[in-house]
Amino acid sequence: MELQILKVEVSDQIALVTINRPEALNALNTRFFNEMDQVVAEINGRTDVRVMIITGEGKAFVAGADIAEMVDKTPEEGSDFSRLGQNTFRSLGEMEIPVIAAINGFALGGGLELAMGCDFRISSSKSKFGQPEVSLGLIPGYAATQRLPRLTGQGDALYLLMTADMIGAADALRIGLVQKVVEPEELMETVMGIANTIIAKGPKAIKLIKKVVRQGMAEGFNKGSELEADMFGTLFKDEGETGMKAFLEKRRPEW
Ligand code: CO8
Repeated sequence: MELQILKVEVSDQIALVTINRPEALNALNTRFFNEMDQVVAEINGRTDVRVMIITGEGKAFVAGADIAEMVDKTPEEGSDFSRLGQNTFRSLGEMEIPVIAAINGFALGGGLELAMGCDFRISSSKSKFGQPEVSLGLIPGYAATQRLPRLTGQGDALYLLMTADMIGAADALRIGLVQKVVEPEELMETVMGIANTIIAKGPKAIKLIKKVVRQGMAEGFNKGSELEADMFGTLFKDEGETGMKAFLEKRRPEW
């Protein structure tokens, strides 16, 4: 499929995916999900990409699911549209490489759900965050009811979900929704810097961090700890040996 909504630029092991539908504040429609599924599959098939970054063109990261596409849906079609988005966002967590949200503006409804589907979030100081679904007589459909309380704790999640309050970046940082806030003009440089920091680390270790943390959060502490021990072992006589020897020999590791 020819990409119309997503712009993908790959350089220096980083894939920058820009949602480019600023006239609708990058609202998420069926075409977006189909394109994102294709981009994820393509990047999964490449060995030269070590980090993926998702950002939005214009004044929004994403201002939600496309209300114009949703308005006439039947209950069955509504559930199908919910599952379509849930599957796409789940596939970001299932990618082996880190996925970073570079939040350049409004992250509302499905937009905040997309950001939460990424591994972590870096925000411009001008961004606004919220789950406004109840203002439309809806509940979230792309797993905000599950991801938000896991990220912020139940009280802040229920507050945001029940009030539809739009909060600024400082509050988003305070409740753990984003990990860093920078001035708008510094956003992409900061995110690229973080991506390069990650790229300098052990490539297998980075993938295993993602796998063990995500699987442990989904399946519970004991299973996660078991998996950690198993995966920890796989790095010996491998990348771990390279990294530890380099440390002892006071030089940079070559992975
Ligand atoms: N869907 C469709 N179009 C949108 C959306 C959206 N979510 N958000 C903005 N747009 C469009 C506007 O209609 C407008 O189009 P036009 O120029 O043709 O009139 C254009 O983008 C620019 O928007 P505004 O003029 O409204 O820009 P403002 O700067 O005045 O306001 C806001 C910015 C505050 C972000 C405002 O646009 C807004 O409130 N948008 C809607 C936010 C919202 O409610 N989002 C949640 C949507 S519901 C959702 O995400 C549920 C997810 C789960 C779905 C599960 C599937 C069933």
